[in-house]
Amino acid sequence: MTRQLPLVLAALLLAGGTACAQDDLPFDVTPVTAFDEPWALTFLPDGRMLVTEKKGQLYIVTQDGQKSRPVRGLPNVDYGNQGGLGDVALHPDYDNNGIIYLSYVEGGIDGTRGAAVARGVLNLNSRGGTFDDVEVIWRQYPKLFGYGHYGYRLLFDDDGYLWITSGDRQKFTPSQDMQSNVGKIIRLREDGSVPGDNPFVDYRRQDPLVDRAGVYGEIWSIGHRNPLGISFDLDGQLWAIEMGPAGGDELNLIAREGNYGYPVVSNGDHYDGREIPDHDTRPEFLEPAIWWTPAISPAGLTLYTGEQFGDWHGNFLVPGLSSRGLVRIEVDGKQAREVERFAMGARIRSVEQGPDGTLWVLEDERGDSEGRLLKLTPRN
Ligand SMILES: [Ca+2]
Ligand SMILES: [Ca+2]
Repeated sequence: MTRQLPLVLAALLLAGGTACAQDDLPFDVTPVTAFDEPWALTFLPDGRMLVTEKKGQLYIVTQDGQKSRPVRGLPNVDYGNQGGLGDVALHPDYDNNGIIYLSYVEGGIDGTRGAAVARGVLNLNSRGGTFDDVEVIWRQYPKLFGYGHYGYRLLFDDDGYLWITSGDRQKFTPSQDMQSNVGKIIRLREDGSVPGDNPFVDYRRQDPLVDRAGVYGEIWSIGHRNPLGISFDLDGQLWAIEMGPAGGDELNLIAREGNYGYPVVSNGDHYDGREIPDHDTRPEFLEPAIWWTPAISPAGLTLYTGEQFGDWHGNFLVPGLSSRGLVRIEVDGKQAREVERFAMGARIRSVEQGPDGTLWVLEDERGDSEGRLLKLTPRN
């Protein structure tokens, strides 16, 4: 009991001293702890969580909200605006090798920067842990000015391949440029090497001069804007969700060698009002399964496979920034539709499933205060 008392007090403080029953939600929301600009969350096999903060910290967090000291040995991150430290993922054989992957913004020369992915061994200790034997296995090319649209979500599939979303860095044209891996979805082996069966590998073999930048082989699909979520569905199909410009957020079924049209087409338009032709004007580009105007600002894509929220088994959950909530999506073959939206009262950065099927949500911010970690449990 004595160990729990501070947690109860902390929870009351985090909740602003009020009970957080939101009667219109089909779940209870329990504030667990809070972070400074949290970005990503993933579960360790022991039930604890790894949580990243954009400014460059990684914490190990228990389900009752106890935070470790920041993990030591992380790469220097170039923090600013939309970027800094991003996603965290476990190696498929983490149980045996302790390897984790971090995405982050790496500074270049003369003020340029770009997303990078490093892997290293997470050595846990009583205070937290250290990130050792670090190697950078992927970089956005080229490095560019500005602080936006890194993408850099990480996903491992059941065959052990690493998928990386690479945002367009707010530069538009690289998304269609095969001399750049910006505005693409990337598929690599766990060590960062290029799988021999990636779609564009043979183009390089035919004529090395075609691939001056040496990035063709990494690329799986092109024409993306700012994909912040990527997930397989229960049938093993790959989906990615991306922020559109003014309107036109997209959920796309990802096809090998697919071209998703940006910046040539978008169901949204430029922020300054200039039109971008809609998808239906250019049928050679793959159309989104769902698009949203007004935008929901999708920040992730999570497949729910648990039983606690039994009706949601096999659905996608989408944390939203401008939607300030969660969107639930049903997938039916190659079709998908939004079925429900939950107002959470804050920009939502991340949602992940816990080992027991509960849901864990990171707020992006809450006014001037930190972003809370929330636990969602079904209401009885
Ligand atoms: Ca598109
Ligand atoms: Ca348009």
